[in-house]
Amino acid sequence: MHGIKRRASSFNTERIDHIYQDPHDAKTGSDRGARFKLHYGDLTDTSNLTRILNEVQPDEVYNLGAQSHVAVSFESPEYTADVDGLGTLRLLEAIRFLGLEKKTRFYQASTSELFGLVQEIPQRETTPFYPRSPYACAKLYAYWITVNYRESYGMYACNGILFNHESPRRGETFVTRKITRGLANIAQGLEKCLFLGNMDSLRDWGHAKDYVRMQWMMLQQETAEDFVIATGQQISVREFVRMSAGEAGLIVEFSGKGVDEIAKVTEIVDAAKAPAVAVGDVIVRVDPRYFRPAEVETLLGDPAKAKAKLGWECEISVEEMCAEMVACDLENARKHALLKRHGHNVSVAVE
Ligand code: GDR
Repeated sequence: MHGIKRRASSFNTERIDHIYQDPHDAKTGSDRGARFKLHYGDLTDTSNLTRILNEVQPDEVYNLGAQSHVAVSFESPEYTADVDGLGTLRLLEAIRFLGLEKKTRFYQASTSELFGLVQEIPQRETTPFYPRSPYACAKLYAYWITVNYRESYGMYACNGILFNHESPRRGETFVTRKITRGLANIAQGLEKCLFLGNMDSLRDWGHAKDYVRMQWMMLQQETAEDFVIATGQQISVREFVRMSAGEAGLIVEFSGKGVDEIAKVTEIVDAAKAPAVAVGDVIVRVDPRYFRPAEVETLLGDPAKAKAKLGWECEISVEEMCAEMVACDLENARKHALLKRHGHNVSVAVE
């Protein structure tokens, strides 16, 4: 297995370190056939991608690389278009240029953000797209160029139109992780209040484990096709806050509207999980700086095609996923709180 990582002056492989094998390690290292290799690369660098693909001659390519934060895409639209849109073209073109189009199967990480201002509920493979951000516009190009290379050159290239998928490894600035981490930090006394944007937003949240299995399944078929991957259930950001607070031992009540909305603690169910919180504490507030210039208010996927054609079933519920995320973040918060109690300087990054 080969991966591509961007050069940064700090380590940036934390989320894959558990599968990385140190080539110096006598048991798993290169002499004993380490099976995972990382190459420096970048989706903006054509010659680099072409060289790596030529060296590796892959059977399968999963293009999961992107500037993937929707709100950030409004700040860096051109970079997002370059990486997410043209980056996909660069990979497809490198495969074709190297004459690998009959060997290398290509998976494109397409997204429910393509549906944007939804034209149909629930959204399926045939639902018209209506992107609502520079991110979604870039992904729209990537979707169609993948279809185009399939139709033009007979490549096995397909789009997984994935709805939001989460896990304890989710980046800290996406809303689910921001909530589970923020509430865990509050429970352990590392933060006082969590600031969020649009609490009414509805999403169809699934577990990344289920969705990654499906990505692999999509590349094992006779013919390449595009699939929607979703749970078929949606909840609001507010509901996810309530669920996460429950997992952190707290019952909260919401009041106020829009920018004045707050979540206040009305009961402590498990004081061991949340020793730093008192009844009456306001632990969530709205900060309009997290509102987006154009919002995707509601997303709900229909995974019927994936179920019928591939036998794919979503095995992990949003409740189970939330419980797992809060448990992990509580453990992290406990470690940080312990260090703090022993006089160490613990700073908790928030954005
Ligand atoms: P999304 O995920 O934009 O759906 O894209 P995100 O978690 O960022 O937002 C989900 C919804 O929550 C609302 N929201 C907030 N979002 C963030 N990030 N921070 C906040 O404080 C906040 N408050 C409310 C948002 O407005 C939005 O409606 C994710 C990304 O992983 C994409 O790359 C991927 O393509 C899609 O999921 C499927």
